[in-house]
Amino acid sequence: MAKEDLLQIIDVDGTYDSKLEPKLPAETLLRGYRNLVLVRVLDARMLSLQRQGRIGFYVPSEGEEACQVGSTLALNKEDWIFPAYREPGCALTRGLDLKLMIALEYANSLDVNKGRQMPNHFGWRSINFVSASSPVGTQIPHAVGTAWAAKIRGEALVTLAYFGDGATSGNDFHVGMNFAGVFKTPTVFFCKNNQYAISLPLSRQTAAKTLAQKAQAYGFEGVRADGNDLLAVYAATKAAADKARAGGGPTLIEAVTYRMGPHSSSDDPTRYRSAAEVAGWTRKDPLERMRKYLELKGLWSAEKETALRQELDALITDTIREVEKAPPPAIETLFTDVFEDLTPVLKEEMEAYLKSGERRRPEVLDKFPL
Ligand SMILES: Cc1ncc(C[n+]2csc(CCOP(=O)(O)OP(=O)(O)O)c2C)c(N)n1
Repeated sequence: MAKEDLLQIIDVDGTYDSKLEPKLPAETLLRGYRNLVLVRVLDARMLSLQRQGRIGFYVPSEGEEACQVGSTLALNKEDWIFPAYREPGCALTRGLDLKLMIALEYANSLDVNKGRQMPNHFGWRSINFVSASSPVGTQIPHAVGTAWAAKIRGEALVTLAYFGDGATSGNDFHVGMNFAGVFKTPTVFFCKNNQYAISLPLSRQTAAKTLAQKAQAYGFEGVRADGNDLLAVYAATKAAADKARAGGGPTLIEAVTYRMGPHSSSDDPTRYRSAAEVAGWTRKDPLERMRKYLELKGLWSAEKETALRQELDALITDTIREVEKAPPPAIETLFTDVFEDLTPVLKEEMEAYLKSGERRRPEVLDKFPL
């Protein structure tokens, strides 16, 4: 079912190409689907919490779930992920605790970053998941550098950088791609082409026919996969990671997808794209497609779907409740975390601040408990 130059394994009706289908165990397929749904349900809840004033900001990824889950499933534990800010499905697939993820949105004392990180900018050392980059594309050279270090050390690991179509116009993309090509670093460049960089459409981003073809100029392979097809994303990423691990150098993957929702909770996409355009992509929904595929394989049913939705809804509600109970981070850490020993000036400032008794906790949390 490879259409023109686009790798597709599952079609919109769930039928699939058994010749291209990666033979994944049922347990992996079901875990993949569960994570797709988890990201979707979490997204909706987080956006609504933002609208209620319980959290400040959120970056949704509706429509891009298969890009995240399919690619992360194809990596090994020791591989390093360098995400942008729209990769919750990768962190969850890697095993990031949901509570820690939600606590980051609340920036309270359960948040390991103590409220000093942007929302959605997860990072966790134990799962080799680097803190997300907010400046567009800076994670690309970081991933290449880490891959180069691994190559020099003789470690058989791969690094994967996620970025959007907008990032391909930035200098970090050029720097990273060029270096990776010259030094044959074990890097997978995973471009989620979601058609927009905030309000800028792809047609204004590049005059190139595809983003994948940009790899040619750097001397390595670029491939295109249907980003709404979990199996196509998995297969493309697995092939690129296997090649990199075997010393074959980097690959650029262009995963063709669509951002169904706003760029962030501060964006209104109706100002720059039509309802008809969005409706056209709704047909290609990555969750629907995977669900129909699993049904055809005899692995899924309407009852299982209802049970899963209920389970995830309850899990998220319970986690939010628990996170909301936590107080703000200890205010003195603003001062004590700066240097190993508190300087006299910081000590004076801290004492004055503590005397003022100021503690911030959104009023809405106590006025309207969940
Ligand atoms: C260097 C830099 N320039 C501009 C911005 C503002 N900005 C934030 S997200 C974004 C669009 C990025 O689009 P893309 O790379 O396609 O990723 P997407 O958000 O679609 O996933 C821009 C311009 C930024 N964060 N960093």
